[in-house]
Amino acid sequence: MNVFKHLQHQRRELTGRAFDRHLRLGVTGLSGSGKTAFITSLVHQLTQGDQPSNLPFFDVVREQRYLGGRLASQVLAVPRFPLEQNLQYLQQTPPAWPPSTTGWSQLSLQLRYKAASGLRSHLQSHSELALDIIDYPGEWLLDLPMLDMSYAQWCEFSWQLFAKTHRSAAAQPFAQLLQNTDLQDASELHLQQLTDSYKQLLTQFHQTPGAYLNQPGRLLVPGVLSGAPMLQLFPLLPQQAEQPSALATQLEQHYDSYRKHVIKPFYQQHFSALDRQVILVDCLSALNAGYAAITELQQALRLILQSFNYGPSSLLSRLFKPKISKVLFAASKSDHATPEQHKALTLLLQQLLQQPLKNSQYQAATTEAMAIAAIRASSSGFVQADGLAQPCISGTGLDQQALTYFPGDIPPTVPPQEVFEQHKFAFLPLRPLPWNDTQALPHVRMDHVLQFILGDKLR
Ligand SMILES: Nc1nc2c(ncn2[C@@H]2O[C@H](COP(=O)(O)OP(=O)(O)OP(=O)(O)O)[C@@H](O)[C@H]2O)c(=O)[nH]1
Ligand SMILES: [Mg+2]
Repeated sequence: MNVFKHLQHQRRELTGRAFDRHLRLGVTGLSGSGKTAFITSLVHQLTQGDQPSNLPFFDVVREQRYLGGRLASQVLAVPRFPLEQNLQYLQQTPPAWPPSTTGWSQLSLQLRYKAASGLRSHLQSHSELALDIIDYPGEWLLDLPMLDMSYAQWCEFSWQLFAKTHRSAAAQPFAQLLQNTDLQDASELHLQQLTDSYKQLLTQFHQTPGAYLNQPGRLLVPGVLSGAPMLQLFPLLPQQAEQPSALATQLEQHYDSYRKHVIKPFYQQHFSALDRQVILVDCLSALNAGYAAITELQQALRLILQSFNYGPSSLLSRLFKPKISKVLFAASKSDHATPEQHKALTLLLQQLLQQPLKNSQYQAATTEAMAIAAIRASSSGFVQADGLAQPCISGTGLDQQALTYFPGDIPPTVPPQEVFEQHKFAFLPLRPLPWNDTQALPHVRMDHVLQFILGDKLR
């Protein structure tokens, strides 16, 4: 990296932080929760969508004080969020979603606005706020809990997880393989063969709806680490991990290297200095996948959310130990349901997060929960059925079939297991609506999101 440019960037950021003119937004969510779609929409709304009609609840826009946002120049060695490519996917015929993320990337925005009142509104023609956002594969987030576990504890944790109903059959052949393996053979070939088998199992889990907790994340999405020896990593059976053996020693070394050289730096670089956070949860896919999925989703969120620092940000903490002062809990993809169900979706999200948040310090931050769609893929309306107006949504299925239907009621609390045995939830995935970039991106409540996340900084 160009050292001078890097130092310049750091100095700008520190000055911005000192004057409270620089924010780092963390977008937290499991794989497929909608992070990339969210960032694409947020950035598009801030750089193109300054029409009050598209963002009616975003004060700075409604009060006509927003002067626009632009992408700030970026350090050349930092991967850039592929905004333009993502917008291209949405403009294809037929429209497509941006692909799943395979590496980290960042985007920095410079937002310009007129101050609403106070000294700044008289002295300056405009004020500026810098906003940094990073995107990363959701799989990598799931590595964070490994920081708190030793290798033996991780083996215990993994095999407890693999014993769950939606995982146990798939895990059986790998358990058998380990059972019959020579624990004193720590040769390169043996390690690689076992890792390949574990990778196959992880890939199978990854494709199982509701199997969220797949570790290590870099085995599924290696990024630049492809082929690194520390990625020869898998959990031995708990009793095998406890006994000294050549294989256990080697795996423990790989595990410790992975934590030290991959997870820790990633956490320190991207997650330890956030000011605000959006936690995206795809509750509807979890409902579709059933009871085991909901409980695993809660477990995954509980493990992840313990890793973040929450609290009010004083000047000192802003500079040296930033804490997350505002957290938005967002139920993503709410456009898969009819609008009158959004209230229940928000309640479901709140109840679902209650247990995961129990031991985190999130109460120290200001919070809000809402149902959103970063990129709305349906339109809502009513159809006449039995002389009554029934709410419905219209959109296009992944197979390009036009659909108009009532997707069903959303339970406002997590239903007990019996409900899932009797009832199948089916909130169907949709293609994005046809769109071109001269238009504002359709959304649900992104104006509320922007107001909550940025409103107080744009006054
Ligand atoms: N209808 C609808 N679908 C959405 C929305 N946002 C995301 N999706 C769907 O969810 C899928 C995953 O969204 P992404 O934004 O790629 O999720 P991600 O969290 O970035 O996932 P990873 O990159 O794998 O970590 C998309 O391909 C869409 O099918 C939305 O606002 N509305
Ligand atoms: Mg993504």
